[in-house]
Amino acid sequence: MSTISSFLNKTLLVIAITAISVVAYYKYDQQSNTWVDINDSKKKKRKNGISSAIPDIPETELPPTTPGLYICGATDKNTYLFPRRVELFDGMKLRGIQFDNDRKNSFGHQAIVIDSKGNLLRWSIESNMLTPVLERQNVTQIRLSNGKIYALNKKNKLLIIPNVLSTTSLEDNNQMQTYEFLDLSILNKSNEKIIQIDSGKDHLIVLTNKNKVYSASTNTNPNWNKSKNYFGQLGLPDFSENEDDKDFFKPDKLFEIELLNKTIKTDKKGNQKLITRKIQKISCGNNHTLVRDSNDDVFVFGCNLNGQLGLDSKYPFVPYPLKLEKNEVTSKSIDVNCIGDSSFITTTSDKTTDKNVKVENYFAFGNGQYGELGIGNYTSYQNILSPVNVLNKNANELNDPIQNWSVNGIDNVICTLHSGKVLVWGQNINGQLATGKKIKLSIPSTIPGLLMPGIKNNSKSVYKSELNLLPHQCIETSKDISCIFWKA
Ligand SMILES: *[C@@H]1O[C@H](CO)[C@@H](O)[C@H](O)[C@H]1NC(C)=O
Ligand SMILES: *[C@@H]1O[C@H](CO)[C@@H](O)[C@H](O)[C@H]1NC(C)=O
Ligand SMILES: *[C@@H]1O[C@H](CO)[C@@H](O)[C@H](O)[C@H]1NC(C)=O
Ligand SMILES: *[C@@H]1O[C@H](CO)[C@@H](O)[C@H](O)[C@H]1NC(C)=O
Ligand SMILES: *[C@@H]1O[C@H](CO)[C@@H](O)[C@H](O)[C@H]1NC(C)=O
Ligand SMILES: *[C@@H]1O[C@H](CO)[C@@H](O)[C@H](O)[C@H]1NC(C)=O
Ligand SMILES: *[C@@H]1O[C@H](CO)[C@@H](O)[C@H](O)[C@H]1NC(C)=O
Ligand SMILES: *[C@@H]1O[C@H](CO)[C@@H](O)[C@H](O)[C@H]1NC(C)=O
Ligand SMILES: CC(=O)N[C@H]1CO[C@H](CO)[C@@H](O)[C@@H]1O
Repeated sequence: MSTISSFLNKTLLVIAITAISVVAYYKYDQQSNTWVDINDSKKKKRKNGISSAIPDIPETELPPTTPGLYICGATDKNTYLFPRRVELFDGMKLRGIQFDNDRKNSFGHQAIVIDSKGNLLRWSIESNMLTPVLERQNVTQIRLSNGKIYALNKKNKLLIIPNVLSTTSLEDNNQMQTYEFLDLSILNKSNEKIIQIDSGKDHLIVLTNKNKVYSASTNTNPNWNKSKNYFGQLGLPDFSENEDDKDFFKPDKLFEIELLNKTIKTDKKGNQKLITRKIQKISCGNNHTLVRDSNDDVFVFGCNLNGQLGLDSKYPFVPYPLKLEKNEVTSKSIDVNCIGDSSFITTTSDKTTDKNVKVENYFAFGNGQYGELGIGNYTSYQNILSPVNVLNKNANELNDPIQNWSVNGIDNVICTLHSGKVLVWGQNINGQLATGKKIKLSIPSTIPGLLMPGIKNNSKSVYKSELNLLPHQCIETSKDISCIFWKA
């Protein structure tokens, strides 16, 4: 508490007020549109008439059983309401793909692809070009932040590749990029290895095999000193005391989030002792982060202006990890996932369903302006953990829990269930949810199956069909575009 009040100096208050009014403005904007949103059924009928043209897929195109990539959503040239195969990727399997949500450049929509060997390729979508940017590094995970690629390789080194997306012209013959290694000497003490990375607008969070968490600012703008941790997104509370420490917000320098590494435990005799906490999973939104430890506790830090930390409005920003109070809802948290300004927690309990599987429940909080919380309404502030009924029903009544989350969208989510069934919700203004329409969804919904080459399908049968991914297929989303690819 006292840290919070000292943290809230005048500057921060001004920002808080400004940011709150921005949220309020959006809310107003949302409300002025409510009549459109509330009556989804009317809109559907109207829209159906317009958007029901089902594209004919040429007979010569490879079928959706052959590895490749399908794209859906809007580029500057085309809008694909149904996933369409991109020939460039025919036969390819990928380790992963991340679209650039930032687009602070003139190159159109771009994504970074990890091919089956761990090489990085830059996909310029409007130009239909796939060019190598990093080879022979055996990359396993990537994150984009502030125009830079952060790449983790099989040797557990963290590479930073600057400028690819923002400054290297497509006409440049040599697209191969220079890279640097992020200084990991802080991990040397106990020989730690990085196992997961995630990033937000200005922060990078790293989880190691010793279950410790580190953070770094990704913002290189020299005029940004103080604002680099405005929301407390770095989880490093003593920043006001360290203002003079030149290194403290040096971009791409890791600091341990020390407050996450220990906990006080009281034994049966009432003795208190310090034990080390083991963090298992990290997930970043734009300006906030959730982590889960081996004790099934959830810790939150960063921006809470939309309620995305699950805390009430007297905590606009939280600059250090705060444990979410355990209650019936959060008693055992087994997963955390964040998108832009929203969060999801998966919980379990010792109870079993009548099919004798563990009860699994999903809760959402934060910004749900475009339906991205999946709780059935459009609200930009929700700090109470709210059950996502459709997901809970699938998990507990149909024995079909979530297998994979795609959380690289800002205000849209795509999930793959155990069975392969795909559920989507949130912003859909670009058709990025692959529903065949552009209507946003506040309830997780199935999407049509992939269109078959050479088959004329009527809209009724297409909209009635449901996409079920094959075992090696993955679906990934982003701000404007989603894609289906084959996992290497
Ligand atoms: C939406 O439209 C349907 C069908 O036209 C109607 O039955 C329903 O009452 C409407 N709901 C609202 C909230 O206006
Ligand atoms: C990449 O890493 C894997 C697993 O560590 C290893 O088996 C493989 O040989 C590596 N590939 C290259 C090209 O270094
Ligand atoms: C960290 O350890 C690795 C391997 O043990 C070594 O190669 C590297 O030089 C060390 N880095 C620093 C800064 O001590
Ligand atoms: C940021 O830091 C640099 C060097 O430490 C300093 O010259 C500059 O004035 C600072 N900018 C702001 C906005 O504080
Ligand atoms: C935990 O953080 C403290 C600083 O608060 C640090 O001195 C200590 O080394 C850390 N503990 C472990 C086990 O790394
Ligand atoms: C958080 O980050 C996003 C950009 O990723 C920005 O648009 C937003 O205004 C930031 N602030 C708040 C209060 O959400
Ligand atoms: C949205 O739904 C949640 C969960 O049912 C509820 O707690 C919240 O009050 C609703 N918000 C609005 C603005 O209706
Ligand atoms: C297209 O039509 C075929 C044959 O009628 C059917 O098997 C398939 O499921 C349809 N595809 C979709 C996406 O509706
Ligand atoms: C694309 C992706 O992340 N797929 C993962 C889905 O979940 C399974 C099991 O947890 C992983 O093995 C896949 O890699």
